[in-house]
Amino acid sequence: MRTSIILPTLSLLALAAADTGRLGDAEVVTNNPIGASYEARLPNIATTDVRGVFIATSNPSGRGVDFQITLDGLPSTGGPFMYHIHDAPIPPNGTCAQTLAHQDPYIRGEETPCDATAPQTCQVGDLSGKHGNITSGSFHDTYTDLYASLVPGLGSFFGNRSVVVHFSNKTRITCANFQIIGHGAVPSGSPNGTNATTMGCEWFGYGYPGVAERAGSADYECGGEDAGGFGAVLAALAAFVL
Ligand SMILES: *[C@@H]1O[C@H](CO)[C@@H](O)[C@H](O)[C@H]1NC(C)=O
Ligand SMILES: *[C@@H]1O[C@H](CO)[C@@H](O)[C@H](O)[C@H]1NC(C)=O
Ligand SMILES: *[C@@H]1O[C@H](CO)[C@@H](O)[C@H](O)[C@H]1NC(C)=O
Ligand SMILES: *[C@@H]1O[C@H](CO)[C@@H](O)[C@H](O)[C@H]1NC(C)=O
Ligand SMILES: *[C@@H]1O[C@H](CO)[C@@H](O)[C@H](O)[C@H]1NC(C)=O
Ligand SMILES: *[C@@H]1O[C@H](CO)[C@@H](O)[C@H](O)[C@H]1NC(C)=O
Ligand SMILES: [Cu+2]
Repeated sequence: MRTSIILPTLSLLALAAADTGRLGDAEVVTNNPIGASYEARLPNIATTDVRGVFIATSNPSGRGVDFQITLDGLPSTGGPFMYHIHDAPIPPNGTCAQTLAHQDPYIRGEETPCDATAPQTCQVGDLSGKHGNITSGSFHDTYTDLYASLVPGLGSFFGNRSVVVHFSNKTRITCANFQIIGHGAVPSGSPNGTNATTMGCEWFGYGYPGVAERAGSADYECGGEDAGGFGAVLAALAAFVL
């Protein structure tokens, strides 16, 4: 009985100290479809010389997503450059301004910079925060991000979103939408990351103005049990703060 009281208190302290999302830390995605692959190719636009491509492929284990990034033509001033997955795609006649904010299914916000040593506490879409800024005119990087999802339906799914490259002052330089280049199959026997789905659902409940994503739509189901758990955490957190 005692531990059941102490443990939640401790985890709330950890929650408060680690500056994680309001829905907790990002979960490692373990069921990315093998062979699923998306690319975001920067457009040839007059306002910048930045060109290149972000290729994102499920890790062969299904755990996380392998990114391969090749960029050229970054300006000699205004860096280091940041890049993120943004919530919305660029509409057909749109600009990078219409991609909204960073993909942030755990509702972390961006006031506190991402701590790359605790990537689960960062915004899922904050790729440069987790994996490093662009610091040279020609940039090549490959890494696995454990929190990115190529499973449609999860809040951390980004196959329908965009990537934006920024100056260090956050001004948007260029952007591109992810497009599917290879379909995959969900690895058999691997867990489905149900908590992440639920969190995505919670997040869509908050929504972002102008984005057509709502709890309960399409293939979303908000689990009553988890929703209660979230409410309980908030209530407990409020009690703790007050
Ligand atoms: C941000 O930095 C770039 C490059 O130095 C500059 O061109 C731009 O005007 C800056 N934007 C703002 C809002 O200061
Ligand atoms: C862009 O598309 C939207 C929606 O289709 C339309 O309302 C808007 O007028 C268009 N803007 C421009 C500059 O073409
Ligand atoms: C992107 O996919 C997610 C997960 O399937 C979905 O909930 C969301 O509505 C989609 N976002 C856009 C902007 O289409
Ligand atoms: C990336 O650059 C931004 C802007 O200068 C800076 O705030 C941030 O700390 C840098 N991130 C890393 C991981 O170096
Ligand atoms: C896991 O996902 C697959 C494919 O979406 C689905 O058919 C299956 O029912 C899910 N299993 C669980 C336990 O949710
Ligand atoms: C979801 O969370 C519960 C409790 O927080 C945990 O026991 C379970 O393993 C998690 N499920 C997945 C698929 O990560
Ligand atoms: Cu961004």
